[in-house]
Amino acid sequence: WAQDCQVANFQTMQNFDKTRYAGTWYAVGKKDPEGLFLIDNIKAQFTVEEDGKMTAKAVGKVNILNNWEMCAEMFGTFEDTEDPSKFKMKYWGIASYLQSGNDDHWVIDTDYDNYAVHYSCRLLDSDGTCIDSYSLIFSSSRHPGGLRPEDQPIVTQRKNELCLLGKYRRVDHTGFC
Ligand code: ODT
Repeated sequence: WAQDCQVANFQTMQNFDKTRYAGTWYAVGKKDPEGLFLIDNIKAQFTVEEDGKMTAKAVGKVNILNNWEMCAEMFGTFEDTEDPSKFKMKYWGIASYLQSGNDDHWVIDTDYDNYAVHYSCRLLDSDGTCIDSYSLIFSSSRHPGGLRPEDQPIVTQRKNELCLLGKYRRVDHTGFC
C-alpha cells in the first residue's frame, strides 16, 4: 500500500462539532508554509458566534522587517463548506503590516479535549498533491506544555496520512506573547 498524497483524499474529522472545538488551543508542532509567518508562542482561540459561524483569534511571534520580533494578533472568520470539517478561513492582522489572506482550514482530527491536527494546502499541484502546505498540531489548554503520551501515536499517524511526517518542528511557548 502506497500513499498517494492526494489532497482530495485526505481524511478529515468526521462529524466535526465546532461548539465542542471552541476554546483555546496551543500549537505544539508546526509544518511551515513557504514564507513562514508565525514562528512560535502560537495560540488560537476559537469561538462560535450567535449566527453559528466560527471565528478565531490567534497570537504568535513573527519577524517583520527581517529582524524585528513582535507578537502578531490575528483574526480569522471561517466560512462553512459542505464538509463540516473543512472551512475557508479569511484572516488579517490587527496591524496593516501583518499578513492577510484566504486559506483553506481543515480539521483533520481532534478529540476536542486534548489534541487537534490542522491542515491547509495553499497550492495544489496539477497531479493533486500539495506544493505549499502548512499544518499545526494543537494541544488543549489542559495540556499547554505538550501532548499527552497517549495522544502522540495518533498524531504521528495523522502527520503520516498528510504526507508530512518528519516535516514538523516543535513550537515553543516562552511567554513572549
Ligand atoms: O505561519 C504561517 O506561515 C501561516 C499562518 C497563517 C496565518 C494564520 C492566521 C490566523 C488567523 C486567526 C486564527 C485562526 C486560527 C487558526 C488555526 C490554525 C492556523 C494558523
